[in-house]
Amino acid sequence: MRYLVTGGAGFIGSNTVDELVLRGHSVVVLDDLSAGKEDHLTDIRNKITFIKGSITDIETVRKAMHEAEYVLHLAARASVPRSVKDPLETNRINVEGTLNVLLAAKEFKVKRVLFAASSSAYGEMPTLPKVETMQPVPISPYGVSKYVGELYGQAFLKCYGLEMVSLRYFNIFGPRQDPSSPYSGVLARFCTAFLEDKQPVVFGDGEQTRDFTFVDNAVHANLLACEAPNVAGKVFNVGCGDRISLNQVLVALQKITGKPLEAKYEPPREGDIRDSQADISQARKFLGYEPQVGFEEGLQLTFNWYRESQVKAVAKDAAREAAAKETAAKDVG
Ligand code: UD2
Repeated sequence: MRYLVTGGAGFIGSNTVDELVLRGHSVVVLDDLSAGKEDHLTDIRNKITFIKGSITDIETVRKAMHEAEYVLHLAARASVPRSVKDPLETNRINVEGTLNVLLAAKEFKVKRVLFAASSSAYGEMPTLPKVETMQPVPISPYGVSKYVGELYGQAFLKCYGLEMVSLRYFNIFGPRQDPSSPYSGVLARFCTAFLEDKQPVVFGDGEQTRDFTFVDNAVHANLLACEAPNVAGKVFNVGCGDRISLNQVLVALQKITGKPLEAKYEPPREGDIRDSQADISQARKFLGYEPQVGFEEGLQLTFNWYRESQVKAVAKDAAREAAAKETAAKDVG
């Protein structure tokens, strides 16, 4: 089958593209590389079509779309705090960009669009776990932008018969999540802090909880949602159904690494939700979704991946330095 993956060079995107290629599908990736990296696609580069471009440009989206049967729309500007700082840019990419994708999908009569929605749509309502029938009350511009994407999908089904399925991801983590920005996901930041023997920074008291979900589970749900029958216009939680506090994460990392690093506690972030936990019974029932990798195993795999990346980066730097020295010696000679 022919897939277009927007954001396919990103964290969840590139992990999804790997699986699509493994299953023998034809894949076009559209990514502007603002957060994604071409390096993530190195192993499969000759098996896919890569288009560098933004979902904010409808002509580019049309060009990428014209042979697609399924669209996995994963391109977005992530991060709650970044959206608090710059809501216009979050809106431009997450709302206008999504509208472009839906319009082009309608024009090219694609079979289904899968939309990367977010648990942030639920907002501050205290009831746990979160069920899809609850009224979303997002409390950050990011949460609003993701919820609006879902609403557009439902409107496109009614107005034009376009099928979209929204997956509300619950704090996805794993290999290839960028750890380097202040807006990076907390597990990417904590793993690299432990690797580099730096104090992890906790915003708040560390007792806030998240349903941390290993990326393989999101990939699994993405592929199921493209093909499941009778789910057009529906919204599904994708998580593990658990709730883990940041302080518990720190203890788990101390155990994995054997390092007794203590966190530095700073004031909570604007727009932050206190607790988050998914009820995944709808995804189980309609998609046949079942978490494939639990939190602790996922954390170990993720930490190993950052450690290996660090080893590779050090080796690369050493090789570059040696080559530079050799060139300098030749010049002198
Ligand atoms: C939200 C969504 C998530 C996804 C993500 C995309 C919720 C519950 N989840 O994640 O599903 O859409 O946005 O960006 O809305 N923190 C620290 N130290 C750090 C970094 C973060 O303490 O160095 C805290 C942060 O204040 C928050 C928690 O860790 O309380 C998780 O933060 P995050 O940025 O990893 O993800 P979150 O929950 O905003």
